[in-house]
Amino acid sequence: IAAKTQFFFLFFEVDVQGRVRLVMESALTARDRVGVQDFVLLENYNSEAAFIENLRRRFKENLIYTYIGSVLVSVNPYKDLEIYSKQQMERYRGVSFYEISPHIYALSDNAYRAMRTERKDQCILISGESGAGKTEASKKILLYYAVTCPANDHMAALGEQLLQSNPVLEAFGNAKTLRNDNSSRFGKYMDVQFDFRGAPVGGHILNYLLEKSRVVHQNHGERNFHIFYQLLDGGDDDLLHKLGLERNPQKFQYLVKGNCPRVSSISDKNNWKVVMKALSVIGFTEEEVQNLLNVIASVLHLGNTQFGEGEEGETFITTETQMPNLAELLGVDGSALGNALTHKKLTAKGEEMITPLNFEQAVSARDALAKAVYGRTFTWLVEKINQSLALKVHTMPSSVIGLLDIYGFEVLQHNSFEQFCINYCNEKLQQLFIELTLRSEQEEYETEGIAWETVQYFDNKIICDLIEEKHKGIISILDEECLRPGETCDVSFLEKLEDTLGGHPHFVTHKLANGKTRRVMNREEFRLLHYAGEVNYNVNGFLEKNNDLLNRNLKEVMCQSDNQIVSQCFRREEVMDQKRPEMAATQFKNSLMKLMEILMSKEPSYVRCIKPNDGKQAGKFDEVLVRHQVKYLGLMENLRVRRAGFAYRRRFEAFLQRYKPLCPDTWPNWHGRLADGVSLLVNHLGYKPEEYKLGRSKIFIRFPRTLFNTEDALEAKKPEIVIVIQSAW
Ligand code: AD9
Ligand code: MG
Repeated sequence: IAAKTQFFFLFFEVDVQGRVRLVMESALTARDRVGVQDFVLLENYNSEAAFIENLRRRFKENLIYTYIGSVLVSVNPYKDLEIYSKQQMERYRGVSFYEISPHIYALSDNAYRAMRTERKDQCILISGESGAGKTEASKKILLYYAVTCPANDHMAALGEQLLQSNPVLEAFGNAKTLRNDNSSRFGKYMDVQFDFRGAPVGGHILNYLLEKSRVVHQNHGERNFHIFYQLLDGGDDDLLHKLGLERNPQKFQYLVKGNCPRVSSISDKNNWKVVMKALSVIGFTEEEVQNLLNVIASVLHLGNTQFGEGEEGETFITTETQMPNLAELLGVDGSALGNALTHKKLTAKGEEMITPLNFEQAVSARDALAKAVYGRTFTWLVEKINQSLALKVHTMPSSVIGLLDIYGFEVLQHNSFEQFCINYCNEKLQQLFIELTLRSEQEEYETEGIAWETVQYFDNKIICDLIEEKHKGIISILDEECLRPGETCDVSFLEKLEDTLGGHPHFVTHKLANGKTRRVMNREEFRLLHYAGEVNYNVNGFLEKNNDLLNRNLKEVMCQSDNQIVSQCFRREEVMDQKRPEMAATQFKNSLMKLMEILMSKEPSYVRCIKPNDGKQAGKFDEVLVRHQVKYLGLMENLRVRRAGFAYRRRFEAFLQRYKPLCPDTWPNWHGRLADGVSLLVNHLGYKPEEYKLGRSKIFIRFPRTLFNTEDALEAKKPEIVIVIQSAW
């Protein structure tokens, strides 16, 4: 039986006579082999090379988790490890954070206990780039709560419903990308509500900016959202016949763009079954499921709706035969839909005018409708899940743990509006991280009555301001350009950016300050120097995506739908309301502001996920790639802040418990004041005053060396301890 503790391995051997013997592996050899389990114990904590070497050693030993104080760093193993079983969950229940090896369960348990004992709402923020393991981490946390928390008598099924929301949302909101076969294309914040006994009694999900453009276009090697392929592969013949669908995904224009109908790591057929079962566990009625599938099928038929151009430039639908099917699935009138796809309605001076669309306009109206139908259905789905997870009358929530799994920083070959929003979101989260880690660190020193030493760090507020500031920020300029009457286009937006922001230290375009041209930059791009690195954004499509408009007559047709989902997604009031809704980037900005408020009101825990290689391969540790992530996740800064002054801190009782054998006054038991016991112990060990400080409830040790020496002393004492333990047996 082996038990890994923080500083040495304990092996319990049972000999032939049934006697248990304790064997300890040397602290030093264990350290050399598996590295340190908390980066604050690194001798050379300023060295990035030492940091990465520690990560690498642990990764090679399948030890994917390491702490920086209370922050959990996780490296994606790209293989199933036997560390998530129910027995493992039991090991971490109620055990102090540092007692056993780092784990996502330890962090989950710690947050849960803090919520219970301190009655303070918690949140767990998971960050890292695409494919680093955020969604998997969030699922492990949820599983931990569903399995280990007591159940509320009235809400026994809630744990299962919480878990089942994942496959549903992943089917509709995740897709295969070049970076991740199961990439989340939406941001998700989920609150799990607990009653006073610590049983989960409710849940609530907030979703952020689904990447709707994927519905109509996918890059080479990527796919549309999983649900389309699941339906085609898993749906039975009758169902597909009813929906007018062929089984082959290559027959659908919205599915062929990436030329990647199958993915070896994904079984669409099995996932289909999982999703259908999950919908029923969550409480969707048969009718709702049917309506949902009608909508999904209608999107595929919309993609196959083709247009022709008449002699006078008018546009007509060439795929008339499939229109009745499409209209039926959407629950609308076929000829009204056909008309709305090829004409637009304008209101000028109180009069309505119908004008024909040209070919490009019709294509773009069709795509806009597909994106709107899919995007709104996704929001409907989240709302529906929320209704079933909502608190019931007889349950009273006591406190909450929030889980944030949001898209990671993205740098693609071609970065567009979506990457701009995703990376802006990451800037905001980084800002929150800096503020909260520094703040809590400072608070700890204050409560313990220990002088605080300031640490320099890069404050990314300047970049957040560049993006979000009123009137002067990129989002404001984008909105203005969308609203400005007259000829506006993506390039005029770029010019406006140059006029307003040229010279900003984090903004670059092809224009140099002296009026010359920066040759290496494309004329349609602007570059932002993000905290995580440089990204060039191509302005093509920014205005259209920010406007996110749908022709009014299409909305009118949709709000008359007798498909319950469609009619709930397209409200009559929206058509009547002449006020322009907020633009997409502003909506996103506002929802992020609200999210920041939610998170600020809670006690945060952090999981920082790292992707070890770009090939989704097990066992491969690409140092260059990892170094880049360590840099932009700000892990070195995090470590420096944590180490500011003191490498290590521990509560008096825990410190005494471990090291009491080293001092005759404290061994085998100390009955006096804890602080006095610790004081006697460290004096006996010869700690110099500059090496440590005693706070109100914790000892702070300045250098790892001091601690390692103490560990070595403990190891030297090993034979005596073993004798004592043996005699106790
Ligand atoms: V994205 O920003 O949504 O594109 P994530 O969410 O960070 O990304 P995800 O959790 O989806 O990444 O992980 C990617 C893949 O890595 C998973 O599908 C698993 O195959 C693999 N993975 C991640 N974490 C683990 C783990 N703890 N154990 C085993 C893992 N495999
Ligand atoms: Mg994800």
